[in-house]
Amino acid sequence: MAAVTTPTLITVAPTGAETEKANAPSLPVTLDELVSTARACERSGAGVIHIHIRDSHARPSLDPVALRETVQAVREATDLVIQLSTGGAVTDSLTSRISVLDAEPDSCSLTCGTVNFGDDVFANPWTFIVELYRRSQELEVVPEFEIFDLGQVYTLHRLLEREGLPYGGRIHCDFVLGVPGGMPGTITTLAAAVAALPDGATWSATGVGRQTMPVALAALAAGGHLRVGMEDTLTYSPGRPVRDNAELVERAATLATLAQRPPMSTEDARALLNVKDRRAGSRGVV
Ligand code: KMH
Ligand code: ZN
Repeated sequence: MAAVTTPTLITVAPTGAETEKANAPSLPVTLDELVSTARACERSGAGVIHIHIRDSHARPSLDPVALRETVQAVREATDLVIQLSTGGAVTDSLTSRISVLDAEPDSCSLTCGTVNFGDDVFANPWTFIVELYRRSQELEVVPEFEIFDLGQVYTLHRLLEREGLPYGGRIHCDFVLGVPGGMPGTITTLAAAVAALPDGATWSATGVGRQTMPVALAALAAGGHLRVGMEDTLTYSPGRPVRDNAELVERAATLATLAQRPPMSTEDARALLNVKDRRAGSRGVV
């Protein structure tokens, strides 16, 4: 377990694939909205941005050209670690989800198993996990292992045993708790998942909806990092919609500071995850 004095990595997941713009007007769905969100969240203490993009009708998209433009625009505007979602929407094909890596992000999400997702199924068969992982190694993209259920931690062990370490050599996981069909946002569940991690792994956690606060507080107490954002949370407090993503990052930064684990800088986030430096003028080495 990380020392409880470790600075906190804050990841913002600003958009997701599930919420409709009509139901959350501050959801960033255009490139301009995403870039200004990224800037505001960086100022508020975020170190990583987990990106899903939308098309011109605000529908979830994995369009390769738009993904590349998005990565370039956020990279020019901020120093955030750019993580593209390979989870996409439940309707996306496995092939299009692997092609996301061609947009040259710093990092990508990599979900370690299939999970019921509300009324849908979020499909992540073993052969897909392996193919995506090998492609991330080949393209020098650092995966963040998304864990929606306890068994997925054991799939991660199996993956590492068979395929070796990820690009960059660090094992970083994100626990997503509270998805209907996945593990619940309770302290006992989080503790069991953390206890099952591979040695030396770092982790963040996010609780969906009403599980946001208990999971954030538990993660800080246990030495974990935080993921926040409108992908996971649309209500700041009961009955009060979130103003925007920066408000959730500000709250996370406040909690982390109160816990005497203030937000990590973007440079420290880059070092923690050991991402390849793809910014203009960099030497491009890890
Ligand atoms: N939209 C969910 C089906 C990820 O980004 O990797 C999957 C998801 C996970 O959001
Ligand atoms: Zn996502």
